[in-house]
Amino acid sequence: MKVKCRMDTVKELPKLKKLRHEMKKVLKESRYEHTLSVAYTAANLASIYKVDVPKALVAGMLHDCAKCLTDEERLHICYEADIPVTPLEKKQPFLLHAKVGAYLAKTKYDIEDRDILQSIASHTTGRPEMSNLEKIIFIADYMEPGRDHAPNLDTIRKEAFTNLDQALLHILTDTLAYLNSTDGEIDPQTELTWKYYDKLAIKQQF
Ligand code: DGI
Ligand code: FE
Ligand code: FE
Repeated sequence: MKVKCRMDTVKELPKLKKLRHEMKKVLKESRYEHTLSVAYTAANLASIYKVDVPKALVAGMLHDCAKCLTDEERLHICYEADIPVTPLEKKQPFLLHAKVGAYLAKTKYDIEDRDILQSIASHTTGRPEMSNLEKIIFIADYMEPGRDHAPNLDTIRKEAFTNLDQALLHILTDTLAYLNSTDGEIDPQTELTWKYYDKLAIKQQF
């Protein structure tokens, strides 16, 4: 029997082991454990939704690659690389670990795939019209087995395996509720993403 092998699969898979070693070097231990869990959770979701599994592994492996930099380092990279910084990102530079992570994935870790880079860039706030890979990374980040603080995790984990958009909306709704309860300032992008998927839910009745 002929083994089906997609070109993009062939290209991304050999990078995975190297990237795992790189992440072990730049992340603190708990963040590295979270990273592995996100990668494997994303791989499971990818196989269900017919998304390229090696791409999901690579995106999961790199999604927090800028998380253990200092705020100064993140802002400096944005300045040097001409990455626009919004007023809220200037105030809360941890939000930049997504954009800066995508930049490092491209320049330092040699990832060219646009969908992987976009998945890293949008993993904290989401964005309207996300690809399935982007949704999977966003959701895997929230529900990986090591996460245990967020409410409704049992329901969200079930939804993730039956309806990606429903899980996505549930996470966004709970994140906004959490930010409101803690006086956390809401990024307009998070709000925009919630509005988009809330409208979609009304249209599609899930
Ligand atoms: O990097 P992780 O901790 O794995 O996960 P993440 O990149 O999704 O970041 C999670 C944090 O981001 C969580 O504490 C909620 C916060 N967050 C998400 N959207 C917003 C936000 N924080 C602020 N201030 N504003 C947002 O819109
Ligand atoms: Fe993150
Ligand atoms: Fe994460």
